[in-house]
Amino acid sequence: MEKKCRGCGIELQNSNKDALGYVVDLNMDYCQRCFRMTHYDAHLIKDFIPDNEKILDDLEKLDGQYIWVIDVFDLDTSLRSSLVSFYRQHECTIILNKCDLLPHNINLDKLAAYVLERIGQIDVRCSRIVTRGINRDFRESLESVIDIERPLIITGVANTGKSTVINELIGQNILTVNSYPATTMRINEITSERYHIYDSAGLWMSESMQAWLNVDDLRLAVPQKTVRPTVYQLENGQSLSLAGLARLDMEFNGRYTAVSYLSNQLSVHRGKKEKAEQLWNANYGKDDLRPIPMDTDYPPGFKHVRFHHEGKADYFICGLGFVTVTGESGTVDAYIPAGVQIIKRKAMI
Ligand SMILES: Nc1nc2c(ncn2[C@@H]2O[C@H](COP(=O)(O)OP(=O)(O)OP(=O)(O)O)[C@@H](O)[C@H]2O)c(=O)[nH]1
Ligand SMILES: [Mg+2]
Repeated sequence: MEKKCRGCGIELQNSNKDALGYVVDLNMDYCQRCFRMTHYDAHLIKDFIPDNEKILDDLEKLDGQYIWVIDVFDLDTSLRSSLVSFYRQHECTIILNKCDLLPHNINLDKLAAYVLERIGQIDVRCSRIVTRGINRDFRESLESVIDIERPLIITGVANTGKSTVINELIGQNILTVNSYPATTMRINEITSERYHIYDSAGLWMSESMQAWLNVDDLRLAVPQKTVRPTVYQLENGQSLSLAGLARLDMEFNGRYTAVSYLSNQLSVHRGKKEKAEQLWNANYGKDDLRPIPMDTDYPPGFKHVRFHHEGKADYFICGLGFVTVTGESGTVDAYIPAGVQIIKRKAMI
């Protein structure tokens, strides 16, 4: 049997140092890529793009109980993935991960109820949900809803924290973890005294902003710590530029509020709606209007999406964050990279 890397599950080889799975010596346990990620936090951009269909085929063949790890901050990216159709057919338990990214006064029960309502609307078969990131009793909560005698099959979109969760469960940092998506490359079987677990490669979401950022910008744009929401009290036509990644131009009758939930390292520029286009044409990629998506010029690489707004709703940008807008009635004109998705959803917070 071929030997596999303990960190990411790839088959090890010592014949081509530029190919995945390379080790100098086949007695080593970790491939060169995992070694670099762990010790130098290095990542080669898009050196591996997961094949979503193959991942789902491989998962289907395993025997055990399915666990779906969802990054709560990036919830709707998971809800747009092909795991939705997978979990219409298979029962799963959800781990709602990265709850620590949301403001700490958040009510976890309400958050879980919100997610259950959303997944109920898309017919996903899940009745058990466990939050992780704030509560210290994560392991206990998980064990109260699973059968630890059966293998756990850990699944999810790339970068949602699957390998991190497993390292916590087994109490050792065996699996490779990294802030860039597509770290785990194959099904990776781990056994400890207490658990039998399969880690898996995360599904690649090309409509996520994370797929459009270089490694350095990704570290800025993907929050690692609790996000500090910024509240804007607005009137008439105003525009919010979310770095050089997205822009929301808003026009309301009377006063309205926008609250941005983004990585603390990204700047948000507030300005007049009528000056926004001129600002972007002159300053895209400079000062507050950076970082920008890879290989994307403004305006040709961007699309315009118009929403009619009433009451309270989130404008969620896959892989980036969301802006909660509250106002009687108005329009929100979004400008985002053509390949990235923006969704209007019921407000999460
Ligand atoms: N703030 C926060 N960050 C987390 C949490 N769990 C994981 N992370 C971070 O999320 C990033 C991705 O974690 P991984 O465990 O590599 O995610 P993964 O789902 O295994 O990723 P792939 O193997 O690429 O699919 C890393 O930077 C982790 O440190 C969490 O609960 N809170
Ligand atoms: Mg992983």
